Amino acid sequence: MLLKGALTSISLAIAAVTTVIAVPVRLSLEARQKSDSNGTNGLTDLVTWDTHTLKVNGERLFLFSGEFHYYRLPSPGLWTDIMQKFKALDYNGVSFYFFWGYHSPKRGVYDFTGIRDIQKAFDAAADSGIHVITRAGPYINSELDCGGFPSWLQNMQSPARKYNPENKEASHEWLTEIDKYMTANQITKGGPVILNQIENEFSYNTDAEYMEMLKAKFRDDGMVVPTIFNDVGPNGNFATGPGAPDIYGWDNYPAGFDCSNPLAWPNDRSTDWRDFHERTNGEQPMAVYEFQGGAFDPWGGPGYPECYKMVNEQYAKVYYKNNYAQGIRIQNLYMTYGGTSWGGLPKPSVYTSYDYGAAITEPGLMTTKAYENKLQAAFLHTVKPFLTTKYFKPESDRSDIILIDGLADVNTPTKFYVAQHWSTKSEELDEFHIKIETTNGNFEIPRSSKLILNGRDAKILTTDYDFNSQHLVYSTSEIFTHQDAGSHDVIIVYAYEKEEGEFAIKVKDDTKVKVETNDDSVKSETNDGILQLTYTHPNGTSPIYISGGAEKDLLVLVAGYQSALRWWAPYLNEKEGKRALINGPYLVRSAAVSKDDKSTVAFTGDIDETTDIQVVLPDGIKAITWNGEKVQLEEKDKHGIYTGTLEFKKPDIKYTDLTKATWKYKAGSPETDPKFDDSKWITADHLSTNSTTPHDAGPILYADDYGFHTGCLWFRGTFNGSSEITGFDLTAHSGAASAWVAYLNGEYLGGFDVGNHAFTDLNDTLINREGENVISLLLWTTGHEDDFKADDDYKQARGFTKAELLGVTNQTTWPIVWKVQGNFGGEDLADPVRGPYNEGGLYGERNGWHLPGFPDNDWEDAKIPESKERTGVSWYRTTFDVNIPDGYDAPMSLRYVDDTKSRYRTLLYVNGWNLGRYANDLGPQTQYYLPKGILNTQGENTLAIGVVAIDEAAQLGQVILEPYDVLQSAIPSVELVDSPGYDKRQQ
Ligand code: IPT
Repeated sequence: MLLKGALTSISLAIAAVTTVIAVPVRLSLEARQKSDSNGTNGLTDLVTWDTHTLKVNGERLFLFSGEFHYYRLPSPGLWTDIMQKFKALDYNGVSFYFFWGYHSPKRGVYDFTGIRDIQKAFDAAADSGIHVITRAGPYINSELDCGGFPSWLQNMQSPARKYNPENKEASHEWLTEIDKYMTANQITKGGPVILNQIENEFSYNTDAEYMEMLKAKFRDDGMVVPTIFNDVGPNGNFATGPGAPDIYGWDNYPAGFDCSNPLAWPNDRSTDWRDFHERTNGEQPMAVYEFQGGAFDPWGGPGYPECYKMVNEQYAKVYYKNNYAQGIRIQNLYMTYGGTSWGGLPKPSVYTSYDYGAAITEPGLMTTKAYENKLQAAFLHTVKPFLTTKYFKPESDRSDIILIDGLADVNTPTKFYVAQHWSTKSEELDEFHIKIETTNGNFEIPRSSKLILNGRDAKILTTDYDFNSQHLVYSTSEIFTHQDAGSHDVIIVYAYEKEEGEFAIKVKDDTKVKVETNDDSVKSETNDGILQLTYTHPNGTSPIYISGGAEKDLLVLVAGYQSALRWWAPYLNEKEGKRALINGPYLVRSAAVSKDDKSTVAFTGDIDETTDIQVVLPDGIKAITWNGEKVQLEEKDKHGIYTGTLEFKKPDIKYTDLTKATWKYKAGSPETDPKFDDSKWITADHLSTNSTTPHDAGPILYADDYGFHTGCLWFRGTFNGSSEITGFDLTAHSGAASAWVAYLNGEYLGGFDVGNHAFTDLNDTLINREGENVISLLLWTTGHEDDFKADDDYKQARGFTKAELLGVTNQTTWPIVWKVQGNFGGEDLADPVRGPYNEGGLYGERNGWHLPGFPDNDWEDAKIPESKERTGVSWYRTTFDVNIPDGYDAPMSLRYVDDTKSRYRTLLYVNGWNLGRYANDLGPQTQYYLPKGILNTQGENTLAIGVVAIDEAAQLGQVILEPYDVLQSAIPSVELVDSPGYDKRQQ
């Protein structure tokens, strides 16, 4: 119920004139758990809370949210696809980080069009019935360049993430822009936004005044939904006092980020959250605003399949269920879809793919973990007493090895038992019993079968639970969901195959109960008003039909785990909790009773092979369609279970074989030639910098100081020769996996990791002692650092901290004149459509060689794999066709195949979009996702690859185009992203 009492209107009235500081009334735990009063920020009643959960529109809910970043999927049409997948997995929330730098190439310039049109992200969530958590930073971390700050902030003198006039002005500039979208999409305006985060994990070098400044700005701009804050762990930063949000919470990544030892699980579950919450913010629901849903992987790392292995479905069972046992009722899984840090998006340590080993893979495919999350989310959204529980300590016979947390609903007799091994990574398979007290008597369960806890497993058992027309006494199988099907009720329960299970319901009359099943393992017994079924979880799903027990009959569907994973419960009517139940498909996106024919349910979804389905339909529904086509159904039995087959029709998918294609080649590093004209380049003559990187004497050679922020950089130094000069001493400063290559008068001197190199063996043939000399330095950068600790680390330089001639004495003026070049136009982008992170400063990039329609007819013909070794920078161009028929989803990729011996890097441009940085010598990424929308999947595409040799020469290996998978799919239509060609380039 909404609290529309006098108190609220008074606080609303106050809110109009002044800041409302919510002073929580400290009730006892008991009183709080029973109380039905709502916490509110006094700005809206549409989102309120109490000690248990959020309430949206007055309705209590478990917020099961996943993190999604629109900028990591540069094709707005696919945002809808991902949001549909969230909904299919029973998520009811998504968290969006908004990326300041992605929208602002230059101070005062903002872009929310094309791939930056975030209104489409809000719409995608809203259309799928997903609530949105907005997280606008200004700082967001997220393994992004500058942690999300725009590159131009590099040149701010004052510290970021602090209260000071300069930072206030910069932050306000961004918030003014982003708040327009966030406010307009709040629930109060009919939009999906229900919560708004202040800052991000601001737990080091904290500044409450800055937090208050951000809070005030959000409020002044019209954000009325409750504010949240994600502490780095339950540490109490901003839990109360200045800077505190409405609902405090924290982040947690217990598996860490080293995927090279995926089964290590270095941290056991947290068992102290309940107490911490009670001590700290017990008036608010317990929230984990980022809980580990995967892990990022560094250059040279083991790769995302290993991260998936580390944070797999077993991890989801053990750690997420522990969250629920602790009391978490707001959970955001970071990431649920990771996507791609294309172009210059990533911070230095991570590579292009941000797959994250997440539930939904980079190309949008399902994983077992996605299905596991669905099992959990559907339970949390179905079994309402779980939302209002208090902790109790149950009795069990194996408390030495198995931890059992008891959760008792404060409103009904329903109790839950969350069982997990004390050691999260225990591989033991253990039998145990629990003592339960129910309104139907006290028992030790299981009564006549074995209850097993597998290694790396956790179970939530439910007792004393009224559902539909039934009363569950207890179940040792876990519940997925249940439904009132009209004439009877249906419940789906599951456990691993071969595990025994027990399911007991209350019956009115022992003598009238009838149990029917084809499963021989099922035994039933009725005593003292309780019908007890025992069974073995099958391979597949066994129906057990109970009549004469309650007011309505009950269909119990007992599923083995693999089969359970493929049960879907799409809503027919979410408000009423009405769902259709369907087993088998790879993905079920939606279900709806047909408007013209009320006896038909229309399902949409995806299959990867011919799929047998089982469908449980409410009374009156006799037919189904799948993606618009009628499905031949057979009514297997009288219990409303229909079976049918969805036939996978092999599509005629075509795409060019790139190993047979004709390519064009052109050399791309004329800057190494001493005669190259750099007169239009910027002279690097600053003598001071706002960077945090210390520098030697001489002019500042930090590219950001001259407005160049992304990708490759060139520095050209001119000096007069003399007999004194014995060499150079150069120190490059850039992030992990960066590299630099030095040339003198056109000759290769060497390629290096960042750091110092002194060139002391220059002979007289290299150096012109009589006249002018040119050093050309190419720096392959990998983005800027983030600012995790709020110490301005994002301002580390990209460039050279030292650039000296050796042997020169009595220097009166600085002997080298330096020029610097980065992306064409610097902060005044040559390509505003693709934005600030697309292109860097290679000659080919500056001149649009990567763009569709660039006239390459006078380039040399080439084949890939290359037949020749090439020095410096090389460019290859070709076109290729793709044809994926409508009704199919075949996410495409480009894969490099080469041995790792030679040190070279590449940039991959598809239709002018920089879809990946590749490091042949580092790995691990070799396969790059080409998202539909950027990729024309029914026509021609332009491919350009820029190769930077770090060794003296490089030979590009094989390049292969291929799909990750082929699905017969209801993927929503995806419009082609605007990809301006060379003719539109502003030069
Ligand atoms: C947490 C950040 O909040 C998030 O932006 C992202 O960087 C994530 O880490 C890792 O992918 S910070 C947490 C690890 C302390």
